[in-house]
Amino acid sequence: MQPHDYIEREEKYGAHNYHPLPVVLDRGQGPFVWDVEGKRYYDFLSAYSAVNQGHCHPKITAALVEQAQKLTLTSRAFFNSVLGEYEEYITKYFGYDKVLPMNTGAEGDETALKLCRKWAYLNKGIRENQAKIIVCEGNFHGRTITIVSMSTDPDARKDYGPFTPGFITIPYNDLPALEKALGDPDVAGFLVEPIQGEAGVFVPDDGYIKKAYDLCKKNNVLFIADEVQTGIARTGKLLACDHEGVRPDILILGKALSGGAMPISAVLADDDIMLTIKPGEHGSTFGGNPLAGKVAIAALEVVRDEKLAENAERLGKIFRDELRAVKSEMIELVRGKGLLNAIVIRPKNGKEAWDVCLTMADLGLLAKPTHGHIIRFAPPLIINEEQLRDAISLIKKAIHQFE
Ligand code: IF1
Repeated sequence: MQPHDYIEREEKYGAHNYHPLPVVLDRGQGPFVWDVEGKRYYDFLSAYSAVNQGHCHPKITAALVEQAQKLTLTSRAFFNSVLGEYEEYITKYFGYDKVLPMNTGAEGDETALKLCRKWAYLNKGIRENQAKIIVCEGNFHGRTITIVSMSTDPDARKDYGPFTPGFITIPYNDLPALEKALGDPDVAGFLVEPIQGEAGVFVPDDGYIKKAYDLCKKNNVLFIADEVQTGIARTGKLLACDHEGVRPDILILGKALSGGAMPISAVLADDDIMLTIKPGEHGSTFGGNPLAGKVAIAALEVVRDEKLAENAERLGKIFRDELRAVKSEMIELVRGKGLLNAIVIRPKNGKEAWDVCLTMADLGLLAKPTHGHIIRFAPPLIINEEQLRDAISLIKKAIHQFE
């Protein structure tokens, strides 16, 4: 089969809910992926930061294979020999009393919204069905109906109404707007991405997260951090909130919690919040399954043992310095933190971000535009300096082809 055969088969039998680059991937290892014709690429998307540990990391794969031959799923109708080990490991790893294990990032966000509302009624004393949660313009928290009810992206919302009520939208990185919204006594929580990934790697002003957290505490409102994309060492610290010493009241993790081996998400909180949900009030068939438990422990051990946060911090600085030094009319700006970066492309002679991505693919580097003119660059955090500099040379080569 040729690449176009794979593409045509997906077109014929699969929903058309994506517009992929015309690349058919077949194998992955570390920072590299290979297509069906054996061509190698640097993966600078990392499945949207789910493959921070590198493709098919041997330690994670070994944990997956070993547990898969023993016990994959019991449901939570029973206890099992792995869940408690995983729960103890992850709560001590991030410093929280408890974890509620789920599967996808969206389920993590939905769980956080439910916890926040429960806490609002049972602990804060907000009147039933009156709780409000503040979110930011440009947010991305997943694709469920309630989550797109919070979205300000027309493409995420069109023809999906009616929407879930109870959300207040404010501009991102705008403390006066947050302070004003917090004046509403029915506000229970503030859900925010420490860096807005999908919006185009919007890094807020230094101090925004800390000041937002302090405003929430002053108003007895829960600070809820969606670290599904920014967490697990991606921005140069274990959590993006760590850059400002903020400990979220509710922490949402996903993606790289499994190193890309399977869907694993987690919501962490202390007892006064977590214990508002009683038996039978929330759950999931696969949430907390033994396979996920062993995979997540291995994935988190890799982050710690291979010092991925430190590597992301160091190599991210090299990436931004090198790309900011490029003289090109197409590069409007370079922004990011750790190894979550983006270039804002100024279209030139009718060529734009998509064309740059196609050229980079031809040169052996995969990245994808978000919102048309922004290209996100997020390699696996195990990439080394030599590989990063090689990849940067390919990005520069692609940009210069449009000069
Ligand atoms: C797609 C990007 C989109 C997330 C944050 C929760 C979730 C995500 C901060 C939900 C998921 C993924 C979803 C995927 C593309 C990618 C993405 F931001 F990473 F680029 F869409 F905006 N919170 N982000 O980033 O996690 O349910 O997907 O496990 O939907 O196309 P999920």
